[in-house]
Amino acid sequence: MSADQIAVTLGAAVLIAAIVWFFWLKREDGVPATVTSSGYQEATILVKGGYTPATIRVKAGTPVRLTFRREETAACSDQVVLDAFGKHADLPEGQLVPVEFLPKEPGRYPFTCSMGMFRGTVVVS
Ligand SMILES: [Cu+2]
Repeated sequence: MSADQIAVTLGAAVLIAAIVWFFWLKREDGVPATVTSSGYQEATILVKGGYTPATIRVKAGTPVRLTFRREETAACSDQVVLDAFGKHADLPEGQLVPVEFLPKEPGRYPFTCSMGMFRGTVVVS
């Protein structure tokens, strides 16, 4: 192959990788939090047989407010624990419970019910 052909082939490979990442892999990484006028990155999470959405994307350095809404009576989910941020909260059924924290370092941080059966992830970038 000539240098031109190699360049075109590499370019095509990079483009395909980018398309796969954008439309497929990226989607697995959850729902972006919305920056509101309060200055917080906000997301609402439904607690019912698990967390929906279970993965929230946020940016480091901006405070986050996750609002949990529990719509079930199973004792399993009556508390949510964000160990990495030193936060936990009781989740009375039907109430909106905000949990606020400041993500400082990029990474993947789990949140769970108090028994660790329900699992979610905060992806900080
Ligand atoms: Cu549980």
